[in-house]
Amino acid sequence: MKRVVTLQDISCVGKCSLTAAIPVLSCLGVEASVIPTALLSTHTAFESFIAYDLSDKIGEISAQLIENNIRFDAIYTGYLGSIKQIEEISAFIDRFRHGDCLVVVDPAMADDGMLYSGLPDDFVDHIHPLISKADVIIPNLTEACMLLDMDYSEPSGFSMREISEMLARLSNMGPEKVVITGIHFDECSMGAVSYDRATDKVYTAENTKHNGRYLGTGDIFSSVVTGCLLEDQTIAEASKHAVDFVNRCIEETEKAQDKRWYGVNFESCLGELCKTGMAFNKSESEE
Ligand code: PXL
Repeated sequence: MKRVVTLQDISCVGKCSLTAAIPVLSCLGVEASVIPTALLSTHTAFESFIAYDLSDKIGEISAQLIENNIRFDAIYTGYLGSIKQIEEISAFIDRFRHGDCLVVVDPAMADDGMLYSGLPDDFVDHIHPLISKADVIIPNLTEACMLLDMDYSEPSGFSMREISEMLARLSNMGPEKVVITGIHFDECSMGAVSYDRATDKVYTAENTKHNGRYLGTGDIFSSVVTGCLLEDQTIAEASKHAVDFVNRCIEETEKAQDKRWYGVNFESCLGELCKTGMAFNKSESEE
């Protein structure tokens, strides 16, 4: 079984980052190890919250992991709450990366054209060195624009040609594979567009368009992509699984009587994800 270490925050209440990544990765048949980068009472979309930055613990924890000869098949980073955290995570990658280790960076810092609350305005400048270390990056459209220093208009404001150019430019920053999420294809369909430098091809993954903003879906998406890549899926296949799973989570959220504004009902869909994970393992054992 492959082992991934994911470096993200944990909220006591709030369905995002680690509380979403762990179940998703487990369902896909991947061992999920964690380095909690911050502890929050709730995620930052709640009216009030407290947050403890754990950046200064990452070095000490790493030393202990090395002492125990622990190796990872992948390092996957999510939402980052401070510039110090980016530096610590970069150092972690330098320490733990080896020939076969996949580095996945979700530069979770912004949405709807705006940086997440509490992040400094120059945050994007500091994230570039982390992007250049990644094999795979998974920005949403807002984050992709920020990384490329482009204006963000609206999700439907970009042609496929422009998106393809953006993917290639992001890949030129280092990552071999890039997925841009939150692309609106037409009135009824949305999803993600991915690029693989190895094939020099662009792939689209579409499903039903939902109106409204669903918190934590980016974290769920990146966790599905990471799990699928570790199960030897291509970036096109991984993105399609992620688009479909997020779509199912939103469908279940919309159906729910006790709809929770702060995250999607991914729990109702984990059974389906486990079936996807089991199918990967079945085809592996048949090989
Ligand atoms: O889903 C991204 C995310 C992760 N972690 C925390 C957040 C957010 C988005 O608001 O606040 C703490």
